[in-house]
Amino acid sequence: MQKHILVIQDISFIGRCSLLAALPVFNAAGIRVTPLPTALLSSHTGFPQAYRRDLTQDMGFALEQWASMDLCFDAIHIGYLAGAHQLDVINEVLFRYKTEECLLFVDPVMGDWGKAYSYCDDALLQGMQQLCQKADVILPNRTEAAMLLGDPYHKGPDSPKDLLRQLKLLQNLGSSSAVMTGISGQPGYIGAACLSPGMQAPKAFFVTQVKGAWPGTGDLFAAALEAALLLGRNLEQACDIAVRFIAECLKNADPEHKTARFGAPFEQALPWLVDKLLEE
Ligand code: PXL
Repeated sequence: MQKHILVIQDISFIGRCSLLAALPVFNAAGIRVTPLPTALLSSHTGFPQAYRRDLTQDMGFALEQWASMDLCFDAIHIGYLAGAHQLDVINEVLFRYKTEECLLFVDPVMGDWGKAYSYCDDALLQGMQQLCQKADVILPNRTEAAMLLGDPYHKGPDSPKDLLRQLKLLQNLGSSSAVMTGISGQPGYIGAACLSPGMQAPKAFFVTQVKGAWPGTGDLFAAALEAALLLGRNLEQACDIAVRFIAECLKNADPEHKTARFGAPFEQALPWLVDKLLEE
């Protein structure tokens, strides 16, 4: 049976993040996607002065129409929300569609590089903490992990002891599995670490770091990992594939990384991902 995921995040027209990253990854993996956009932005917020349209009301109208349809999802992904005021509509989605068989992925998009995004206030942080409690897998980056845990942010590298402590605390928020992105084992390397109930210790995966801040790589990573899980991989295998997928996306990137804020050139790495996902 073809898998079906509901993806709740914004559409940023410029910058290859959120739905513009998630849709092609799931499509290439043969997974059906139903998007529920939270906002329209002329570009992601890494560009100055983005035009932004909040879609909270439209989300509600869409849900009203969906009520008469026989919809069910194998997974739900929650990413960028326009603010804490969207939590009611998100909770309505979960009430209707988050069944026992449906996996909930929460990527608590709130900040990066040690800083909260300007739109992220305490109410959104609390809302994200509550969503994490209900999740099967959470995927914060290092900044978001520190925000969720109320920890100070420290510039890497992360020792195995730090990782175990943080991932255990993240799991204690209530999700069954936690994946932390943007970690570094040693200078020059970057990757992600995961911990699930079946694992004694976290497992970390690293690749050579490419210079520059590449917005959207968190969304590409999440989509690749979720696609791998939906296609039957375990969390470690999915994390490994997703880390290598990002390296593959950046293989074709501008070596001077001047174009980084336009997002990673992931399009040319999709065949690599499909090959990996189809491997036995
Ligand atoms: O990639 C995360 C993200 C998603 N959506 C919007 C963003 C960002 C990161 O900056 O600005 C609108």
